Amino acid sequence: MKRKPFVGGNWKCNGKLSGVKELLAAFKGIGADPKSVDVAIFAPTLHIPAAQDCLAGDAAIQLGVQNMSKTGEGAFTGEVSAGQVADCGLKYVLVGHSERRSLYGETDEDCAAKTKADGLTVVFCIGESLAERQSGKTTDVCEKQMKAVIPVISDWSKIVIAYEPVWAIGTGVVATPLQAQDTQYQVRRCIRDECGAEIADSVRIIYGGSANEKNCKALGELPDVDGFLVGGASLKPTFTERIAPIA
Ligand code: G2H
Repeated sequence: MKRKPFVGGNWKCNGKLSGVKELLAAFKGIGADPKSVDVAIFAPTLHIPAAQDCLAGDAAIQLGVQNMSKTGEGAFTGEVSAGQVADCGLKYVLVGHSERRSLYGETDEDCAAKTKADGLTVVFCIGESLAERQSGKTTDVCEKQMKAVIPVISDWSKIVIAYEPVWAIGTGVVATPLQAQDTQYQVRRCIRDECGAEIADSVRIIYGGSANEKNCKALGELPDVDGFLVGGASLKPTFTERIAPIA
């Protein structure tokens, strides 16, 4: 089944304001048709207003945040709620990225609370560590992470799953097409078992972890790879020149 591709650029905590403007000036006008591909940039939160200015009038690239609060509004110093993100005109949020899980202690329960995000599309990240892959636990780990959020998802059209093997993140070691396809097939099978064929066949499952302009073609052709979540390689003009058009 043909699903509309999704390509996200996760800028993480990189860059200064001047760099954001330069890069988005290069990205603007890529001419991607939002009817045939969704392209989103997850900029540092402080840079979002500048990014919105740069992209004004260009519907081809949407913006999202890399994290948000698991609570609503209130006395939560330093947090930003889903409602506030949506109110500022943003469409997307990343939830469950392995850097949030490993560096900031986010649990499956935290991820489930954030996945309830009203008014936003959640790009929900899962993936196994190297030790887990080497001991044959990849499918179990991904299933556990999926089953933690499945019960809170009420609108699957607002969910994108990003399979990001931890050992591939920022390492330059990309999953082989066989590893990506096998794992993403299993993730879709898990969704089919839990939620039925209609949801499983329509939800987008994208790949992340050292994806770049050189390896995205082979990965993008796989039946269960519906696009990419790109880190380092989204900080270069080749992101929109050679990665987004492939998906
Ligand atoms: C994985 C990915 C983007 P990179 O974190 O989410 O980063 O492409 O640099 O491995």
